[in-house]
Amino acid sequence: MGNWLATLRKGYGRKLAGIHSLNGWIVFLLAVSGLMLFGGYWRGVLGEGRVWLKGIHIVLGLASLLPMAAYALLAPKHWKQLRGKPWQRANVIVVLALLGGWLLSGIVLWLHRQLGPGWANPALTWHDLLTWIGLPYVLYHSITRLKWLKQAGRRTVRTGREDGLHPAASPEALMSRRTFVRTAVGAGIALAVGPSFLQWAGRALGSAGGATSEELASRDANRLIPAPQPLPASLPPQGGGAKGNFRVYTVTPIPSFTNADWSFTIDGLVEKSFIWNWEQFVELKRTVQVSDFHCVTGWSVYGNTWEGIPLKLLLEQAGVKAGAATAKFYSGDGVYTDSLTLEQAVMDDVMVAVLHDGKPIPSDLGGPVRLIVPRMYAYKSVKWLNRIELIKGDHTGYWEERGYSKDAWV
Ligand SMILES: Nc1nc2c(c(=O)[nH]1)N[C@H]1C(S)=C(S)[C@@H](COP(=O)(O)O)O[C@H]1N2
Ligand SMILES: [Mo]
Repeated sequence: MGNWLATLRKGYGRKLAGIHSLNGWIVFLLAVSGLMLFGGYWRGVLGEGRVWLKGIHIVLGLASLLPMAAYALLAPKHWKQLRGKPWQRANVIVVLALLGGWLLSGIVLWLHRQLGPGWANPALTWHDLLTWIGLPYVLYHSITRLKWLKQAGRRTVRTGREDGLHPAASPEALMSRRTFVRTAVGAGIALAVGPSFLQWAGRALGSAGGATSEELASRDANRLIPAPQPLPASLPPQGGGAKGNFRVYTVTPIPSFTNADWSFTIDGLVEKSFIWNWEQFVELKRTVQVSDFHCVTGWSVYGNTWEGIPLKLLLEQAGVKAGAATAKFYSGDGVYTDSLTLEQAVMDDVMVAVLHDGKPIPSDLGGPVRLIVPRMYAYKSVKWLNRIELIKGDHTGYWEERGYSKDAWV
């Protein structure tokens, strides 16, 4: 019985090296695909490719079980060989913890539709956190392992004073080439990854809308006058304001508007079509709702106070004609669209929103006007909404054309 195990453990060193390099490549590919999925820049560039990339990332993630399982068989022997090498043992533990954490949180994210936002949100936070800790660690580990760095002991860097006026540096002041390169590589990685990490950490750990929502408001590029005045139910925002932070998603550069170039249209199969300018649009009667906002990639913002016009009332005002089946939504970015069936469009909480937590929606978050469909994933919540068209058939939205499910119910 134990025979095959013994056979397996025979070529132990070579097998370990094989597992190590297989694992290295998988982690490398996971890192590249993962960073591309995370980066806002790639959303617009990849389009449909993003859905493929996500599939590849998931398959690679599951494939990482292979080297881990293989390693599990060699682990006892490896562990023994590392006796007296506490740093190498610590390294093994750190790497296994990283891989395990990534894998578990990744599986939860993969199954998020079955598990729901309650699981997906913490899983995404862990997945990100492990990435910000693990990636620099793995990078450092891989770079300092490169063969040419292993020509250790060559003392080529002198940190002592050698100007003749001062005594020659003591031996301790000499840095080995290896230590020097390690320090330099570590510092380089810290510089490269540090800012993104701090930004992420600030957002992940920061309170509610806090600094971030102020930040977004302060770089609001829209210039629309007059500012919409919040109802008492909206300011102060209910429950103290939203919990969590939006990730700014866009497939185009962020558009911005002035009174001169903004209008809002409702047309198509309606009794009476409208084109409002901003001054008219801010006069429309608004209501307030509190709702959660869920992105299909695993993050949520809870308890948003949205103020705007219920879509149902806009449709009533325009009068939907008999043949209409779908409300199609256009973004002022000129690219993004999505739709709801008429039945979905008249749900009470579907809102053409103008204020968030008592403040005008900033341009980054889709202001001056965005759609809110609380019971569906947020790709339905078209940003920079400026036209609603009632149409006969159905319409496949931007992300739905690129692989997202037409069933967007949370
Ligand atoms: N015009 C436009 N609307 C959009 C998107 C977009 O890229 N462009 N992304 C959608 C997706 S997938 C999400 S999760 C939310 C994100 O909203 P936020 O950028 O305000 O966080 O907007 C949705 N509406
Ligand atoms: Mo999303």
